[in-house]
Amino acid sequence: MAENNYDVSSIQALEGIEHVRKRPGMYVGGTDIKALHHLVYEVVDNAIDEALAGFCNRIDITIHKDSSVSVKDNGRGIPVGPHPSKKDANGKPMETVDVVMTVIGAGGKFGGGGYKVSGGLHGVGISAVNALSEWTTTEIKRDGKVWKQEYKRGVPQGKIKQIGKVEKEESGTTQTFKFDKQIFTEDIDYRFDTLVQRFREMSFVTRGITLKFVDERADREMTFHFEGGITSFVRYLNRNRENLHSVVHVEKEVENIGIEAAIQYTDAYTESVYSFANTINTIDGGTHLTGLRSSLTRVINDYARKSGLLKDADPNFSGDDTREGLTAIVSVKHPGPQFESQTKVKLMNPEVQTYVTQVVGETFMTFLEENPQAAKAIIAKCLTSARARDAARKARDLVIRKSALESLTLPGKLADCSERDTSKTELYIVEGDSAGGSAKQGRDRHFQAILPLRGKILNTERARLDKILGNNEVKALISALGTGIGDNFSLEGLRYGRVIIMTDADVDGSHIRTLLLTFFFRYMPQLIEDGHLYIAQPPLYRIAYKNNVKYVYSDKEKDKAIKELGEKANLQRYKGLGEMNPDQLWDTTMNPSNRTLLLVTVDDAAEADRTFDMLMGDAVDPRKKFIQTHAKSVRNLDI
Ligand code: 0RA
Repeated sequence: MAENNYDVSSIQALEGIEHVRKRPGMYVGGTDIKALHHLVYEVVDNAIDEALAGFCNRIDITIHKDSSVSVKDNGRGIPVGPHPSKKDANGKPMETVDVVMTVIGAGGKFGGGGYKVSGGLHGVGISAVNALSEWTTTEIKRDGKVWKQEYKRGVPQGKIKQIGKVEKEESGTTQTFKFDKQIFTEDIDYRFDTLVQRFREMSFVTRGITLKFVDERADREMTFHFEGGITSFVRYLNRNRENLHSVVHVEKEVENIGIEAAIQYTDAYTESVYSFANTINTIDGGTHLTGLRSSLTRVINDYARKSGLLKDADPNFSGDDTREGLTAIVSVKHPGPQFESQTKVKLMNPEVQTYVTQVVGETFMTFLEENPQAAKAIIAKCLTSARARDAARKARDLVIRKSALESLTLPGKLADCSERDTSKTELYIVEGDSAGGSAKQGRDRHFQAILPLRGKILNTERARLDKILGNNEVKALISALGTGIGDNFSLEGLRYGRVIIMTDADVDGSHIRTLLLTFFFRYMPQLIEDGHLYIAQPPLYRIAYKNNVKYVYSDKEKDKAIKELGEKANLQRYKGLGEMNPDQLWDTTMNPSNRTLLLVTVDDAAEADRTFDMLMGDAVDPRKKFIQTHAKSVRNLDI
């Protein structure tokens, strides 16, 4: 039978749509807020593809009042007319727009050409978004005509129609979709800040693009356009730092892979390096990042030797030495990117490392040779870092030896408990004297000890960990624990079975928590491995109505509790631990029968360690981002 020879794409499309709706997790990672944002990224990625191919320089993204989203681009417009290969149930060619919008995996373009933001994390195609939307409309301007097609839950509503005319030169595509509440059943909606962050990054790494984002729900809008691309990105990151030279920029295509990097050294102690693959921020780095870092270290060493700035007797600079004060972006555009996994955003293509090393190495060597003043400044900076690292190592060893001795006496500010059996004892490390006071009064002194730490250790902006080690507060902590540190560490001396970090739920609290986690990770990793380290979770709100009092730990819980207790309920927001009286602190955060403690894993601590330098630096954005991301990764553990 003749029909059997046809590629009956429209039937496949229907089956595909059904599959997406049955298993959204396979296409957009679930049905939570992250998946919801994924829908927007997917549609914007299609427009970015047009920009990367050189046909589009403007994208307008609008969240409407009903939470439908429009993404308008001035690209070529999806072609109108019969598709060259896909056929419908009667063997007639399918309409191209219907192929793009309904055939799962059909993607935007036929044939190669341009970069696709596909593979790994994204690239499930706009058809998946269409399938997960209550309705979608696609409007196309092309060849002087305006066309419109509509879909309901992924299914085309009739045939594409011409609805008007435009100037011949004007072209583009506007996608509008409303996410389907039958699929996204949780009470969720788009978050402006999350989307803004993503759009800002996309505009930095897509040079020439103007990206306007309007949120009609709240009457907010932002427009991004960075003439200098990632060079602007580097300038933006270094806006409050003293730079040692102008931004070094390179852009090159090798074997169909676009490679772009921007590099600038400053007088800072921290490193701010970000990597992107097909405009996606690869927060876990990967081969592009490794390539960038290793080539800089190699080139700096080579140049320093050649120019005699590094003498024969001097050792090579280490990677750490060449990273201090480095701000850089590496962005690759790859036709077939491989990511480590769906969630871990790390680029794995091995060839990328080779190409990035080559391209960056060449450019940076030329820059050093042509700018001896800049080269001198960079190498002087590396020398300082190397010397500081060496001195710090010696100082640290000394502190470690000294604190082993000092740990024989308990610190004065420790309010110890009476119990000696470590399977029962707990040490609360509390931020600030006033919270420490409440904790001391509220605790069960039989098994709970309190050590208040003054927030001051934080204020040493850009403090190095070795300095922190010499700090009196930290010395008190080491003594109280009784384990010694570094090579002298022994769990046998541990005086408390549970060590609990209790900090405010604000930026400073998060800061001090990271600092403590980093400290434990580097100097007492066994304490974490053996499961002794915890984070306390104070409530965010107290909600009271008549005799009924509730403490809640998130905004969502708060809304629920208000519904239960009635709108007249009295709402108190706790900005810090100090606002709670001793009884409240005991009830909500310290009483083992009510409280929630989070067990710290080595992964958490390693993450904090990586974040440490960033938090101690002065770039506000990554810091903010850290706080948001970290808050999500917290797992609950009831004790
Ligand atoms: C198929 C083919 C071509 C462009 C597109 C699709 C296209 C898709 C989307 C989705 C959002 N915006 C878009 N812009 C274009 C190539 C058309 C040609 O060769 O003229």
